[in-house]
Amino acid sequence: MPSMRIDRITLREIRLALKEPFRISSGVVQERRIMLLELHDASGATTWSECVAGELPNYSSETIDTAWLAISQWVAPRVIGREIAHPGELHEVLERDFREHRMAKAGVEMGCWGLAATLAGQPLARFIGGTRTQIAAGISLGIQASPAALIEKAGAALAEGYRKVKIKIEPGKDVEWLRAARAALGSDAHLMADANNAYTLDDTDRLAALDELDLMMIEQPLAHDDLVRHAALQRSLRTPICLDETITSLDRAQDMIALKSGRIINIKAGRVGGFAQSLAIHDLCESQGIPVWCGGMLESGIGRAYNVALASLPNFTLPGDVSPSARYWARDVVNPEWTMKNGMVTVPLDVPGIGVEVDTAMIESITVRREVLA
Ligand code: OSB
Ligand code: MG
Repeated sequence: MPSMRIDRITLREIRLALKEPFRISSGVVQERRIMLLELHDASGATTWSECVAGELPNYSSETIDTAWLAISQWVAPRVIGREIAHPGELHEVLERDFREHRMAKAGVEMGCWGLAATLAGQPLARFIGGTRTQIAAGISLGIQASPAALIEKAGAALAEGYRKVKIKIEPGKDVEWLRAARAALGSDAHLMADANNAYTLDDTDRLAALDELDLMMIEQPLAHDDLVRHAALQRSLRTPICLDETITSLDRAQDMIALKSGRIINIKAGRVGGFAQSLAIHDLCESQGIPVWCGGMLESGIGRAYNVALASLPNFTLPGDVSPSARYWARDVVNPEWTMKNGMVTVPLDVPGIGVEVDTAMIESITVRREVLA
């Protein structure tokens, strides 16, 4: 690729209403406040990216407001004006004496991968080494009002073709609810649970009761930063534990494998500081026989483009949380919108860069805050 030099980054906040509230054990979201970035290269090329931080610090400590501050104060100044031979070099640049703020870093770092692919004339998925032409989609269902509502939603998702149904759980809305879902949907349905840290080791028996339900995995049952107790829990469970919140870096992925705290990793590029760490975790897991899949953060179609590219890598062997646009929004900010056929999302391979056109007029009309960093 030709080297790049970013001379300007425009930050925007848009508001997008979810079609239905999304409830997890640690909080609920109805209207997404989404940060979008537009990176301008000195050559005149531009690319869009997304920072996945939410409104509240219930998933990680970051929020859209902390990320806005971090990008404008510390991330952008390290990137703007720098001669960048390859986006893979940015992770170190952003880590040096700069702790955490991974979603903020990732918003910019991933944008640089998108821009580099654009400049190289390659689809982002191929630029990062992705090999798939289609990726398997799973749906992530928020906590529902009743087991009957859950069965209805999960059944509809399977009928739509989804390859995996992830069911959010919390104490009291877990074993019985999943048992009802399994009974209604049959033994072939690919079901899993995600607890978003709602349990402690005191709940080991309750979680072990899930073993009989043949779940593909249980995601992040214990605290967001805890590898040691997850290892103890995994020793008591037959069901594989998949870690989400805890895997914030390549080192944490190595720790998970060494400690046997889980057997599967959900990779979210935003959570680990961007694509360079995502690729490193992917490669480590591939060499260690650990399957990975692509997590989601209720992204707009722009963030989704990055998720789809990432999920095209070879060790993304399990369906990702990569639903089509219509599952979330009345209308997405990209053209074409993301769609699914037979539970598969097509990786855009016929245009360079992120593979979708950004609807700038729509974005303009829903922008509530903007800052130009130069
Ligand atoms: O735990 O995976 C999670 C959304 C927000 C915060 C945490 C999580 C999620 C999801 C959404 O599960 C998945 C999606 O984007 O469809
Ligand atoms: Mg999760």
